[in-house]
Amino acid sequence: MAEDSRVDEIHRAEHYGWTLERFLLERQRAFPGATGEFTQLFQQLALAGKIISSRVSQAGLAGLLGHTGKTNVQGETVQKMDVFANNTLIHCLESGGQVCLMASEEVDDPIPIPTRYPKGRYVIMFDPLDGSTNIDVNISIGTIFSVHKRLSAGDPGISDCLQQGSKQVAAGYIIFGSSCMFVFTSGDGVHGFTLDPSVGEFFLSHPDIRMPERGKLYSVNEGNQALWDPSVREWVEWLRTPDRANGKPYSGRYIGTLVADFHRTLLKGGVFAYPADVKNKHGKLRLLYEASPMALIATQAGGLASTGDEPVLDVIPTELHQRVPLFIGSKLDVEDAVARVKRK
Ligand code: AFP
Repeated sequence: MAEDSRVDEIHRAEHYGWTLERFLLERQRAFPGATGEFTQLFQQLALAGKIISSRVSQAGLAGLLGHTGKTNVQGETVQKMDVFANNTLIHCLESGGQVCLMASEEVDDPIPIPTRYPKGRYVIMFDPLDGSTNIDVNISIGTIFSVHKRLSAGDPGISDCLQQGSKQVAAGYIIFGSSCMFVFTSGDGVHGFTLDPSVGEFFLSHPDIRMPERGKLYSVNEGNQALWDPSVREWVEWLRTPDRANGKPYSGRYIGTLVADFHRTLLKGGVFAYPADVKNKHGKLRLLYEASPMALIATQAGGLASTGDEPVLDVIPTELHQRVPLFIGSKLDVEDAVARVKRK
């Protein structure tokens, strides 16, 4: 047996039957002072993920395809599934007592915890259903979340949300793809759990994910080419130009759901980019609940995430729904991008 597959097998056997809950409880035991609040928060997130997954898989039958006729704070069309996912997350998280404030892509202002529930020490921000435009065509979509510790001693407010990505205590996503996976980091590596729908549990399937140092894939919306800075065009052209020494040309892959494009990049390596352009002067992706959580996951897996000017995790947020340009993926591929794309 090849050494690699033997190691894989040992890994699998060692973690056989590890549910997300067991994994979190084992970690909790390693911190004698832990209150269990963090574990409970994740249990609520996992519950929301299972509910959304079940609805996503039946969306066409449950009358949940299509849009609501409304637009959100970003000026984007709100799909029925966006609303369902947003409400599910809010209902699962608001009553648990672990969270003091929430923020969502779908809601203009921070979402307070109703006074009838206790407030906890965490702030959570999420994109309830990333990739809305792919919902109706049965392409992978996902939920992204970012967790910070509460800063304020009194009533929590916007300043609790506007924290640098490097201060996140956890980040993750739930991808609703050919299988449903819960992928997260709490600062100790990146771990992936696959939902077994017949049991209703997430089982550890991808312990300690490492991103290849260099990949062979690039992922960018080339429809925006005419709007890019010439340095971005030249970088993409460079990726496409054959050069054996650099493993080029790279192959193109673009789904249009950040969760799905990032998940592939995490497992296979390469680079995903949503650069700034003439139309989207600050990029398109949202810092607090898209770029930052993915940046924490990427760096924990050995990759990198940059705005082109600075590490995403260093950006000091000024607005809840702030956008940033994003170059994320394998370390060497992101370094190439940053070296080639013109700084502001
Ligand atoms: P929605 O969640 O509003 O569909 O946005 C998806 C997204 O923010 C992100 O998931 C994609 O990477 C990106 O937009 C795709 O944008 P383009 O359609 O402009 O390529």
